[in-house]
Amino acid sequence: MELPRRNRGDELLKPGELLSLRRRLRSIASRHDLATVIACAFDHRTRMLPFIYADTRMAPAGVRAIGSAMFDVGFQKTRIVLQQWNRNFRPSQTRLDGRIPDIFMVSSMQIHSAECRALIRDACRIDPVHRPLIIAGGPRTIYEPWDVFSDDPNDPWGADAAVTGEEYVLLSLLEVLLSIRANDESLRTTFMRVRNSGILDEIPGLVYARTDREGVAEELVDTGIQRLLGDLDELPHPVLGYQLLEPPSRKVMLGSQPLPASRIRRYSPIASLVLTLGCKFACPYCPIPAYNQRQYRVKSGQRIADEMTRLYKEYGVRGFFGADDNFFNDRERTLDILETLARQRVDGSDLRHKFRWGTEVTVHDILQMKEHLRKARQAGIRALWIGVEDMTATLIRKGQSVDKTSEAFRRLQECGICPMPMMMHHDTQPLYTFGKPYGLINQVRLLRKVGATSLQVLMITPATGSKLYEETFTSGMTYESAGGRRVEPYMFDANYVVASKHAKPGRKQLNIMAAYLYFYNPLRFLIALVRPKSKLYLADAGMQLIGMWGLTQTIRRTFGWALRLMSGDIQRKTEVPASRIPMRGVDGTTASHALPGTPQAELVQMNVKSPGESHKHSEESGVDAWPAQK
Ligand code: B12
Ligand code: SF4
Repeated sequence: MELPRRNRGDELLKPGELLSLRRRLRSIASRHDLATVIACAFDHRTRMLPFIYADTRMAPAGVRAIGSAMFDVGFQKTRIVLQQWNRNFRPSQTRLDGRIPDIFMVSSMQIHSAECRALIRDACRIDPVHRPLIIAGGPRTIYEPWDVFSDDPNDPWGADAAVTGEEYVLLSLLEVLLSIRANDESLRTTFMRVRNSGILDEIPGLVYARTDREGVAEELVDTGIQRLLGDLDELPHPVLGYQLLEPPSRKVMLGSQPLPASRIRRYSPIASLVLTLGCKFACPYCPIPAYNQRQYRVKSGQRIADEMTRLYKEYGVRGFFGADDNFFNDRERTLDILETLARQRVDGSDLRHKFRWGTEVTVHDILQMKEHLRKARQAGIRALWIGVEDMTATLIRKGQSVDKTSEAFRRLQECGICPMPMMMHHDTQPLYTFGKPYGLINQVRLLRKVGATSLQVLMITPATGSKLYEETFTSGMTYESAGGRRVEPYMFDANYVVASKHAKPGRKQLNIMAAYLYFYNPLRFLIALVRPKSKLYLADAGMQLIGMWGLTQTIRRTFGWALRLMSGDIQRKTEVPASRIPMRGVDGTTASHALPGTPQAELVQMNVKSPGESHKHSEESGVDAWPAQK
């Protein structure tokens, strides 16, 4: 199921709304001495091709954005912990500035959900009287917010709130809580006091539990789909988040100081930056267009130039990755960004001599932009990751074909931009075809010939929030287990074959390894040294080295799975993984984030009070009757 869309014309925040919220919060922040820890969940079992370097050497933008927002509105006591760098971190042991934090936040992708749950469970070990307010967010929570709550009285744990949106939703929640927080009251107590009052229902983008029992959600209230920020220039500056990063360590506790500015580049040499969000295509396996409510959101060229320049001046970072879904999506807006960056001077040189950056695009849009690829190069673009998927367009049609892909790759190469293809392997695609460009190896060979410097081959896999998601379960395509091993969330990274109707799925798994081995190998490394595909010095050989390292990890992690798939003992799922906890929208309608099969919660009328009243009468009101202990 795709995320529903808000009413037409009501998808976006009004211009300036985030700016005013930031201003309002800044004016009250000094009255609240909040300490916040934001953790990024990361399951190390996902470390393999094609993300082996980027996964740990690029501090993720999501937690940085949330940290920037906190810092920007005045909560400077904020620390960002990446499980990528700190495997042993335990929220229950965390002290920031000598005290248990007021807020513990966790961000997670779907594939890191086991770690996300473990972090929340650990935070719940803190005595409820001192426990921080626990807020979960990020790509996992956006689609499956119920997964951070428990309904089991014998196993109570869970976040207090799940944010299914972006910065604006979090800051709105904080504004409401701080406006009614009593002196010396813990923020969690404030939250408990208001959550049964209906006040939170006015903030679209939240899911919270209504219950009287600690850690056991009786029902989940879904306040609906967030309004999106249209003008990305309103976002807090990304330079702020970097100064909050916890240094890499093996300790369970936090260090006394964040990572010094001088060491940021060493651990995160590439900075991911939000430049644009959204995509005009509608691939049925992709949740992105629906998440963005079919809107395309952009930053101005001037703001992007400023972000790159400040990150360089303050931390020495010179490599950037655009967190775009499809950077060339809108020709005019792209050109505006490219022209501004191409004109930009940094320390007396053109921007392109200082910075190198890359992002994601499609074959169709490269050709739409073919007259302007030199401009892209002048703007500092050195590599483009291209959603080719299947050159013959058998899997999906989005304007690509063998000829068009070849032309797009050649044109990029001519301009000094490395084409980085992203392929999708599927049930009907064989490993090799004679005389036709349909086989996986045939396509990899062609791509290399026309200049591919890196390769991504993923198996088509159910993605939460996509049109095809439920069908892959109800049709029995998705596996429960193979050869006695259960499919776990981390295996949904598209490196594992976990959904297939192929008679010999083990072969699909081996095909992926074979394609990588064909592309990344010692012979090709040697050729890349003497006849590189890239004009960027040693980039081709460097990618071969990273690729070979990644391939050893891919084989180590997925070969055993291939053998299990070959055993033939495959159990399949038939039910969509929906919430077991009843859910409802604020007015008793179906919750926006409930998948089919979710029990519907009944709307019980509560005595809704204004924030002021709630605060005044909190002592005697039934709304805030929260038992402090289990
Ligand atoms: C860059 C990127 C990567 C990089 C990440 C590198 C890095 N360390 O940052 C690389 C290339 C390694 C990568 C890999 C993968 N990726 Co990726 N990637 C992206 C991409 C394009 C941008 C991510 C980003 O920086 N966004 C910008 C930030 C600001 O947005 P954000 O993280 O969503 O955070 C916002 C909100 O979610 C929210 N939020 C986030 N955290 C929190 C926490 C709290 C407490 C709160 C309140 C709010 C909140 O506020 C933030 C600010 O607006 C996104 C798509 C997209 N446009 O977001 C996909 C995306 C994150 N990737 C995705 C996937 C699936 C993968 C892979 C599994 C490969 C695959 N099958 O496609 C691998 C996993 C690798 C691994 N081991 O982790 C999915 C995740 C889906 C899901 N439901 O979890 C996404 C969303 C794309 C999609 N299909 O929709 N990816
Ligand atoms: S082109 Fe890429 S981002 Fe756009 S819908 Fe298709 S897969 Fe998603």
